[in-house]
Amino acid sequence: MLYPKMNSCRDVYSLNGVWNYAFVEENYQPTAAKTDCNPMAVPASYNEIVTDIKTKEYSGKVLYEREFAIPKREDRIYRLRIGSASHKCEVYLNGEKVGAGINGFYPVDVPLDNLKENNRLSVIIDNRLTAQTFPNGRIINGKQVIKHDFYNYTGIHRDVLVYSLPKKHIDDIIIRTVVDGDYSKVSVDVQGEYNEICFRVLDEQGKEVVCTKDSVFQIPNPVCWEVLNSYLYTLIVETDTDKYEEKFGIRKVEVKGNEFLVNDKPVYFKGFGMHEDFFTIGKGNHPAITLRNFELMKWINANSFRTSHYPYSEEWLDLADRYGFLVIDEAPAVGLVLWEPCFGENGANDESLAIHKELMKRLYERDKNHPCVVMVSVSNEPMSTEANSEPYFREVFAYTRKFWEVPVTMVEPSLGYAHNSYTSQFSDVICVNRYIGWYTDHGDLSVIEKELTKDLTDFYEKYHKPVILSEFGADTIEGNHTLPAEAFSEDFQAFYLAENCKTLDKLDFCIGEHVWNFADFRTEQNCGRVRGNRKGVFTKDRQPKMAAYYLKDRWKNK
Ligand code: BDP
Repeated sequence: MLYPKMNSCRDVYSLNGVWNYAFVEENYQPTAAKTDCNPMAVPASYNEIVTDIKTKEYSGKVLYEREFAIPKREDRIYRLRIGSASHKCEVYLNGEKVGAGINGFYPVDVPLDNLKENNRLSVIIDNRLTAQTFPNGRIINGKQVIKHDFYNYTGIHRDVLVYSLPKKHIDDIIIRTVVDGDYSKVSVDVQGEYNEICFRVLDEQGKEVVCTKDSVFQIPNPVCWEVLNSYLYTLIVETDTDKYEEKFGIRKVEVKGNEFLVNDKPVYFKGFGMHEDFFTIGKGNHPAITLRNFELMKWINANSFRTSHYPYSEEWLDLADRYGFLVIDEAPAVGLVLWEPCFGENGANDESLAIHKELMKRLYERDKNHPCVVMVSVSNEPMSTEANSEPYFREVFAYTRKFWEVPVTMVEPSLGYAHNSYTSQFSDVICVNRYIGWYTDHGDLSVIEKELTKDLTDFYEKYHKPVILSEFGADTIEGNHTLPAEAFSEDFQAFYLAENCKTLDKLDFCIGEHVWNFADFRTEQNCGRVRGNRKGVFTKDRQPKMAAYYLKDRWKNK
């Protein structure tokens, strides 16, 4: 799947802006334009824009609608791409169904065969989460119950683009690189229709280094894409009728013994679990916010992040490619609990498994050409202590490995241990979440070293795989200081992180630390949350808490 890009053979029109929206009944059909609508911004989450609490927390179906007209050419075909609409959606052009989206964190890309001079686009979103959606949820007595700790934002969250293609066009490009010393081989797999094809590669200075008709070629004196020192080539594929440009990096990723190697050099993951979340736009994508996140990660000397707990917009990966950040690309499989047969319709079942597999494939289709993606996570904190999680994840991992060539992991729940996890056996790197001294022994820093050492060592001794502490953190209300350090103060957060990091320094099988979380983020209203999850090292408006200076100093030389 290729991102819509404009060039001499392809047009792209943005449909972002102010749309109409309305809550609609279960069987609503957009046969005519809906008149009793309110305005709504796209991309954005409506929950952050409305002021009535019932409207904000509505669950059910919501219609987004707008009209548009574009200059239409007979020698082109037209498609629509919605970067994401949360969660499921149906798409209609002039009242006729043209496609559907199965998940709120993936693009919906559908044909627009019957474009007229003036058109009406209707997107019906369903934001309800069930045992078979990703993320997982339950509807109990008509009320949405969610199983994960972030807000169930609803809306069209990423760009809406109409794009044109030549009738005979390139459908997909898969770029594979092999690097070994001075030798580098690139193979390009082009899907689509063409009679003639040519591949050109430009280096970062724009100098042409390859021009060939052969889809397998070498790059002379290759410069590798390195951690925090990226180098991106541009591949230009031209056919007799079409053209597409894609950036790529040459890099090799491998787990060997206790090490994670990028271009044969061991790396230590320093960074965060994050969220797409900001004031007013909610989960709506905005390049300025994303860029600010990246500047802060650079400032704090991080080198990596996990797209906890769902795939982020493509702009994140484009920027990570450019900044040289390592990304653990995570599927939206969060809060997976209770496997069939014991839990009936409340459990993950064959339908969940089929969707989960489909989502792993679609993640590959979207993100495969990004050098920053060095590992894929199939799930965050599923109930891996249940026996039925074993056959389920055996299949998810095996299927994922059919596409992805990078290591595959699954993030262990904070109360899952080496002795009772049915699924750690499948991971190439064991990612473990731990909140010792926070959710257990709350406020006690003295227990961290002993317990963390034991938990992580147990995993290592059982599986002999490298370990990443993929979440650890403490809620912190900015401006609060206490002596001695007590929970929720900035002092406590800084000491809490330091105590965990100090422990990791003694464990040579540990290859990384991802603090939870990069910034404060919205959750459902909950008596355990003071206006959201406050474990951010940065506040929601991206200002540093005291712990940020500790991490900046630690990560400078780590
Ligand atoms: C972890 C979850 C994460 C939560 C975090 C927390 O993976 O999504 O936000 O706990 O409670 O277990 O802060």
